[in-house]
Formats: sequence, structure tokens, C-alpha cells
Amino acid sequence: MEPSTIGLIGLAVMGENLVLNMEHHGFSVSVYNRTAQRTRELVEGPGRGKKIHPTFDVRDFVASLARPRRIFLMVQAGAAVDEVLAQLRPHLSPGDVVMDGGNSYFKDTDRRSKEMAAAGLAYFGVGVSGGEAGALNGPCIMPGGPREAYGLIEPILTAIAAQVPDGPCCTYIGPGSAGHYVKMVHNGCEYAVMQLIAEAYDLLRTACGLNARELSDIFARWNEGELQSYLIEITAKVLAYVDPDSRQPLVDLILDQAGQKGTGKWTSQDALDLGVPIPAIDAAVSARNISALKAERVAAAEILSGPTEGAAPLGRDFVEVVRAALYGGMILAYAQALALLRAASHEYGYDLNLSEISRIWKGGCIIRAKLLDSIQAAFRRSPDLVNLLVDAGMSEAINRHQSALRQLIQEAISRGIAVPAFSAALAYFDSYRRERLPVNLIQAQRDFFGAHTYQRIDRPGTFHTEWE
Ligand code: NBP
Repeated sequence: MEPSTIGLIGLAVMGENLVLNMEHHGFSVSVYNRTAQRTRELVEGPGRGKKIHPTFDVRDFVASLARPRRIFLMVQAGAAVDEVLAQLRPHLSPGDVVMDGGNSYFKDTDRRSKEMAAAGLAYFGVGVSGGEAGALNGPCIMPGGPREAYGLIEPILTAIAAQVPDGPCCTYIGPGSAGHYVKMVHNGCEYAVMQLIAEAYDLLRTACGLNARELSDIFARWNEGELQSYLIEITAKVLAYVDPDSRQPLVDLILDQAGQKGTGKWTSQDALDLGVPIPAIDAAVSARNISALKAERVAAAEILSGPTEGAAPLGRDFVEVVRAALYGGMILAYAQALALLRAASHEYGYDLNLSEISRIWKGGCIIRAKLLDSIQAAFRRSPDLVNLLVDAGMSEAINRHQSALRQLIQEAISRGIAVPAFSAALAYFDSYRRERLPVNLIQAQRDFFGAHTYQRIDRPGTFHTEWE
């Protein structure tokens, strides 16, 4: 039996589709899954007659691979990754490469990288975005790990990745946990954009009285212009879907409680640790958390009331306001995500290329969007751009879209409709663009009660005042 080019462990939805994708591109793949039945289902089902070699024991799995071995893990993030690594390690040899393609926490990836490096093994944290369809047809792949070993995996990863006109949606991201960090922030940005879209939908439905069918048409039309993106495209499709049993739009029948697996929360947590403001992402995480309080919200709805004066329904011309505000909100969400990546690049020594990251995000991944063309160009012009918003093209765009953001938020507030992501995005803009913020008062208060001292704008030095 010819040794396989690569091996993959973890044959759930993502793993199975990645195996089929690799095989489709000419790579022979050995597979292993904890539960043997899954392996049989793959080789007797969609993998039948393909260069997919089933194994039912970790030792046989490793022995079936060409050297240096290339092993891709696609198991559940967390303890499962450590368990699989512990099973693999006794069978591996120095120079072998192990990739973790799951959504592992980046600090776990740093720990595992060090442990593996001590045994002479190359460990890559590989961010994979695109869901089930992406894994099969071409995901966006964000590999981070030892630069010197990247050449061993690059031909496979670039072949299976989504392709855009300027190349494959896969690039070497940086050392250590860089790949998983960038994937985490990608997901944080995804949370913010999804929340902005949900708030736009809420306003159009609640304040304009539009139904799901009408909203689907609006989103489909928006997807032909500057808002063009995967998330707008699927929103149009979701809104058009009719439940075959009830003949009602399925979206209207779905419980309003959002789930999450942690990547959005980790993005906010690390941004707090690094002192980087990403309020639109924070707002999106909190919005999912408040949605989870369903029983409390149902009870509170009986007790708490909104604005008492009924506002008149908004006309069709408001649709354009929402469209423009959504574009402004998206710019602000991506700006915050990229500002976090810039800070993390310095703090963790990732040496990120934000233009390249924007480029690979243009295909395969959940936040792919036409807007990324302009973002890529901005960071290509100025790799050290301190914030996306100060790029000439972007500043012009956000200055132009801000009035729609203000109008949307005013209408929402007057009707008692929460728009936390839009509000946070605009507050970021209004704070970032102001030369002088009111924290001079906060500094005075801190000095008042804690002698924390302050600096003055009219002379150098550090000061403390006896305020009473
Ligand atoms: P899951 O995250 O549901 O993981 C299921 C796989 O993990 C199965 O193969 C299962 O084996 C294996 N596994 C578990 Br659970 N515990 C194990 C253990 N202790 N030892 C060995 N194997 C174990 O699968 P998924 O949804 O395909 O996602 C895989 C990874 O990709 C995750 O990290 C996920 O966050 C990430 N991801 C998912 C998506 C998506 O759209 N779903 C997108 C991007 C990234 P079993 O069959 O024996 O139970």
C-alpha cells in the first residue's frame, strides 16, 4: 500500500468534507476517527472508490503516512485535542507536522506548540472558516506555526482553499498561535456583522412593517451593491425560506435565543486584556447573552414598557437609510477587528500582514465581502496603518455613511428598539474622531479619591491636587 500524503483525524462534518476536498485535489488521505463507525460510513459512502485509506488504530494511522508525516486534526476544540495529541505523540518522529484545524483557544495552541516543539515536532494552529460547504469546496485557511515547516503543508492547504482572482485564500499567518488568533478575531467580526444585520432586519420588520418575503428581496438587492457579502446573501435566502409544514417563513418560527461556542467571547476578552476597544464586537457578544435570557425577557415584557407615544411607521425611503447605515456599521466592525489584530501582532510577535489577511478573507470564509477589496488596498498602501478609518478611501466612506447611522439609531431609540451593535459602532467612530474626550473629568475624579495623579495640557509633569 502506497503511503498517504496526509492523514486526518476527526470525521465529523468539517473533517469529512475536508478529506473529500483533499482527495478531490489529488492527495491520498488516511483517516481515523475515535468512533470507528464514522470511518466506515465515510469510506462506504461519499468516500467510496476514492484515495481515502481508513484506519482503526492510531498506530496504523501514523504508519500509513508518507514521511515527514502531515496530520490534520479536526476534532472538537478543547480537551479532545490534547487527548488526540497524547495518543499520537509516541508514534511520531522529529520533523513530522501536526495541524489543528479546529477552533482552539489561541493560548492552548501556544502551549501545545511548545510541547510539540520540545519533541522536534512542528505544530500548526490552522484557522478554517467556511462551514460545511467551505470545507468541501474551498475554505479560507489561516495557518500559523513554525515558518520553516510551512513548505511541507503549503501545497496541500493552498490547493484545497477557496480561490479568488488574486490567489488562494490561504497564506502563512505567523508563528505560534497566529493562525488561531486571526481565526478568533475573524469570528468576532462575524458576530458583529451578524448582529448589525439582525438589527437592520428588526428595524425594517418592526418600524417599517415589512414581511420576510419583502425583506428577502431587499437583502437580495443589497447584495448586488457595496454591501455584497456572504452574510447578506444568506440572509436573503434565509428570509425567503418557507417552512413546508406551516407554509410560513421559517425565520418567523425560530426561537430567539442565539447560541455561541466561545470565539466571540474570547475576542472580547483578549481585546480587554490588550486594552483595545472593539465595542461593536462586545455588543454582539452581549446581545447573544441577553437573547439567552428568554424566560426573564418574557416575564419582564409584562412589567417594563418602552416609549409611550406611538411612533408613526417608517416609509420605504427608510430602507435606503438602513442600507447605508449597515455599510457604515460594517466598516466600523472590520476596523475594530483589524485594530485588534494590529495590537495583537505587536503584543504576541505575530508580525501579521493585514493586507494579506484581508485578501484571504475575500473567499471561502463567513465574513467574505466586497468591502474587503478596499480594506486590502488600504493595508497594501500603508502596511502600518494605525486604524482602517484613517485611510483616505475609508475615511471618505465612513464620513459619508455616518448620517445614515445617526438617523437609524435615532429612529430605533425613539421606538424603543435596541440597536446595540449600531450604537456601539457609531460611539466608536464618535470617540475615535474626537481630539478631546471628557476623561479629563475622570482623571480629576481618580485623583480626588485615589491620588492617582494626572497630567496637564498646559505644562509637562505629573500632578496631584488636594481637591477639598
Ligand atoms: P465537532 O466539533 O462536533 O467534533 C466532533 C469530532 O471530534 C468527532 O470526530 C469526534 O469523534 C471527535 N472527538 C470528540 Br467530540 N472528542 C474526542 C476525543 N476525546 N478523542 C478523539 N476524538 C474526539 O466537529 P465539527 O463541527 O466538524 O468541528 C470540528 C472543529 O472545527 C471544531 O473545533 C470546530 O469548532 C471547528 N469548526 C467548525 C465549523 C463548523 O461550521 N462546524 C467551522 C469552522 C471550524 P467521535 O465521532 O468519536 O465522537
